Amino acid sequence: ISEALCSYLQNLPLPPSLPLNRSNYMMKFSWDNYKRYAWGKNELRPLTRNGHIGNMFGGLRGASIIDSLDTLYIMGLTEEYNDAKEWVQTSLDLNSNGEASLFEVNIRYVGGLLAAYYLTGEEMYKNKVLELGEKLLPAFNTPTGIPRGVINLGSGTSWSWGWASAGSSILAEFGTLHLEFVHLSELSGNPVYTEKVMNIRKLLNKIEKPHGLYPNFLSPVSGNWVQHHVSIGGLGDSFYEYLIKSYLMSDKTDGEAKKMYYGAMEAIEANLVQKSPGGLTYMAEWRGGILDHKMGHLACFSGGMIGIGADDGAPEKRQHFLDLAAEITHTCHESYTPTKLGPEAFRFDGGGEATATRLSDRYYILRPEVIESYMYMWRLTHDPKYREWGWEAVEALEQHCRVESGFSGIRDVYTMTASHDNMQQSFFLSETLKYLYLLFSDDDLLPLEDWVFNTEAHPLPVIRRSCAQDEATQDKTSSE
Ligand code: DMJ
Repeated sequence: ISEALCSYLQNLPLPPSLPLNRSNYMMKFSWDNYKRYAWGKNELRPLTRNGHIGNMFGGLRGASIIDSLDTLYIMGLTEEYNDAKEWVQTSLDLNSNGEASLFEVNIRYVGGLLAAYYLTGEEMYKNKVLELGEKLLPAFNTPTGIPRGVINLGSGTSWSWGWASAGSSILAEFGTLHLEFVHLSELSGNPVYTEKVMNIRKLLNKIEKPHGLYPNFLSPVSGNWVQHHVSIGGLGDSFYEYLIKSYLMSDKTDGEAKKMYYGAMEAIEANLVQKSPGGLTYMAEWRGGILDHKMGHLACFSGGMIGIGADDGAPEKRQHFLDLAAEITHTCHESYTPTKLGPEAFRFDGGGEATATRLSDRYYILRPEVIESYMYMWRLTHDPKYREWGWEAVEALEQHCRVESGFSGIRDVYTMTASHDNMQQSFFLSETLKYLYLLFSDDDLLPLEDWVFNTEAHPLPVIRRSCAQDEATQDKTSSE
């Protein structure tokens, strides 16, 4: 980074008790530019220096603000956090009337507000998130209770994505609501949110699964699978993540989630996990029994997921899961070359090893998944290589993605002279920089025993058995 920027960043008034690492600087830089050029819009366009609104959030604004609240807070960027909080208080308008992705609003807005509430105790976040949660409920009004992908936040009407075959709902979308909805019930005292997601769980548990696998498309009308495409990357990914995290977030009481997770892992290992000729372990995609030897960047979160699930597996499989997690993380690191950033998808056929063979797969949009796995693997093993790999990523982000007014995705990770895509994704602030920060912090900052991260890296507290019991006793006493 330039000398001027460096000395500006070094003079930041950071609370001395908080660890200081390069990702604070990167966060401050990304945030300041967002604030300067795109304040209140969803994302910053760092080359053209303006804001992007997009059509994923149904007219809701400030996605980068909501996604940044907890990151700013844990990094000790107090002034910036206060600006963000004030915006939420005065300008976050939940009365929008547009078409929103239920999944995106849930993981970014509901998750972001919940985490902000739990970290700070500010009632304002709780009120906002409960108001928003209520607006999402009509999406579940389908014959099966499986929500459709798109909802109008004003009218409550919902429909399926035009691109999803035969009006189907997507596994990674309706399967990635559980953590947030359980917390909405906790905070509101209204069981309806938990009931909605438990109903999804029940259907998925009951329905017949090809080879024990969960296909990506399901009809919200009939409750049957629509296509037999299975993936641990896009369209499937966070469903698996939410199974193990539901179990961990329940203080290990949610036995059903546990059973479904380890059952899914068994099917994944039997059908999708592959070893390349060069010895790299990867997760292939499955299309009606035929393997596509491709792994998406999104699937690289699975190193971390398998790592955090290792300890609660069958005793004889614990070391195996930890090894598998390390192997997948290693494979994903191998895909990060020569810019030390990785492509959107890489393949293991046509002679390639973890390499994007199609031009259209060569882009990197500041995604977190590989760094996310480094962070979990560091916490679980303390093997210094994960910090080394994380540092490589920091340097690569600085070299290839930082532009004058923010960070930008790049179009080709195989070219040293970057072509920028002019977009600073909100998940860069929420996930990529937060995971980097945690990777270089002590383990007692958001310890994994006490917090689970939702799929947008918003930390949600484990609901302790003792708290749940206290509440039950209180309820009983008050009803008596
Ligand atoms: C994020 O919004 C979440 O991590 C989601 O689960 C997948 N896609 C992006 C980041 O790549």
